[in-house]
Amino acid sequence: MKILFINCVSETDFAYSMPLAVSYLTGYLKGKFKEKIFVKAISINDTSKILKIVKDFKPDVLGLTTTTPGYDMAKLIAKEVKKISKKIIIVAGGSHITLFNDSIIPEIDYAISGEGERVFYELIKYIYPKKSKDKLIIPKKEIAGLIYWENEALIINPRGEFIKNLDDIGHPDRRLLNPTNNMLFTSRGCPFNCIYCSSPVIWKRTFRMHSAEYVFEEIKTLYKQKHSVQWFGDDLFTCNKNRLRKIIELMKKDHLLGKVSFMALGRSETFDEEMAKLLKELNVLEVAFGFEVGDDKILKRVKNSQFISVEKNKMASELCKKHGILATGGIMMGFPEEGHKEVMKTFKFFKKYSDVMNSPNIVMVFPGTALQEELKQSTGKDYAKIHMETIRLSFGGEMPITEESNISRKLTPEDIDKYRKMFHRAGIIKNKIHYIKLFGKLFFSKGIALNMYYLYHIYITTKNNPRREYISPTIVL
Ligand code: B12
Ligand code: SF4
Repeated sequence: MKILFINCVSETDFAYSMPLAVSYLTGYLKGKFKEKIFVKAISINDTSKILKIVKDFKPDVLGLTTTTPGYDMAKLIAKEVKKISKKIIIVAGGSHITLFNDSIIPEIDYAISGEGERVFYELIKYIYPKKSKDKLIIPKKEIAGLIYWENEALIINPRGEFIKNLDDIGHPDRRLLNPTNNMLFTSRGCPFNCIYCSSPVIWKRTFRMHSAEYVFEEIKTLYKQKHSVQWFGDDLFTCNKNRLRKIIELMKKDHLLGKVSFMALGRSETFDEEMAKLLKELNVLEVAFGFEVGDDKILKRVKNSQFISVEKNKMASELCKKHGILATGGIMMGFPEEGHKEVMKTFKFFKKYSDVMNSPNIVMVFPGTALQEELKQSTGKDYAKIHMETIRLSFGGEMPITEESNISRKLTPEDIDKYRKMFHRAGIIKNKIHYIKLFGKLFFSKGIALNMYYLYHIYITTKNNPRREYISPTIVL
């Protein structure tokens, strides 16, 4: 049996690194079948190269992983592959499918909404032992989270329960990832409910953590691959102090503490002096907070909490400074009630309290979010649909903003462009200083030799392959 994963990318994506999703899906299949499964994963933006690999590899199952910008590519690949062979079973998953369940085209046989490991395994279980002449019988109705076609109608099965014990997923099979991938996940989901965020839609506000032992194993695996700098990709890393203490303990015992440096994401409500101390001890160099805006009323509303405040954001930044951790923040701009005065407050906040100042992310409306519903009520328009078209440059700064896509009642698209430029200009020197500080921290850390090797390696690899295109070796499960 052969599975080929394709990370469907668009020419506007800033990086094509292979998503960890494929390594989790593969890791979960490991050891569950008697016969060998051959797996390959590719992440490139050249259709003819992709089709050549499909023809050479001859997969039984084609797994497409896709974000919204890459979905046009996913559709194109599915159509072309079906022209090569109707027998190849095409399965799609990823954030786009989870958010836009009904966007599946007939060439995609199955799609999976939400957490993929168990559903993908269920599907493979029915496909796997068949010889080409056997008829495929899949109890589709019974597989929660499965999306499929029946008599030309798209059937969307409700999503099932999440996997309870996250450690049961097993470790991601990193053989399929770019060797420069230094990301690890220690949890899934986020308990908060920011009105603009798709995490509550994807993970339904559940929050599950891997054990300290699991996290330690991940850190060790990455360290063995010479990743002396690692990035916790969790939506919210700054939360459980007991687990952090345990991870630190395990690293101490293994003489690994201080040799690895980390970056993480945080929220100021879950941040205090003790958390700052623990992160420092773990050797977290930088925490990226969702500071978002500098106006208290808007902040409380969009972060959907009475407990967050600009003051708390300020305190989190100051605590980081006190303990020698860099504090950066994501900036958002263009909420309905945001006017010139509020944007200037954000500007002042970021100038003073964030180590980085990039162009703000223009607020984008994701399906299923409270913001989508609110705007439907107030304007009668479905901005998630409108924004799906402009989402292509969704990591913010340069997303084209037009009269049609603008949700601010007080700022025009011209104002937004003007402010984008203002933030960008003010950030040029600030961001350079930030890199010098970060580099300095790596230079003076315990793992200096490996850090220097690491930085050089990343520099060379990204110089030669800036978008990190990747064709993995064929691995055997
Ligand atoms: C890490 C990350 C990155 C990293 C690494 C990217 C990567 N490809 O892994 C970098 C920085 C490079 C990046 C780049 C981009 N990213 Co990004 N990224 C993330 C982040 C924070 C985590 C992704 C992750 O690994 N999650 C953990 C895994 C376990 O979950 P998962 O990916 O959803 O996978 C599960 C299911 O979806 C499913 N599944 C996924 N694929 C498949 C395939 C099959 C066949 C099956 C059966 C199941 C399945 O099973 C998986 C396991 O349960 C998410 C936000 C988030 N918290 O999810 C944003 C996110 C995925 N990124 C996003 C975007 C927009 C991008 C970019 C397009 C930005 C840009 N303009 O360039 C690029 C696209 C790059 C690309 N095409 O590969 C959006 C996607 C929104 C959307 N509507 O699709 C997200 C959701 C953030 C957000 N809320 O805006 N990203
Ligand atoms: S923005 Fe961050 S804190 Fe808010 S719900 Fe999303 S992941 Fe959680």
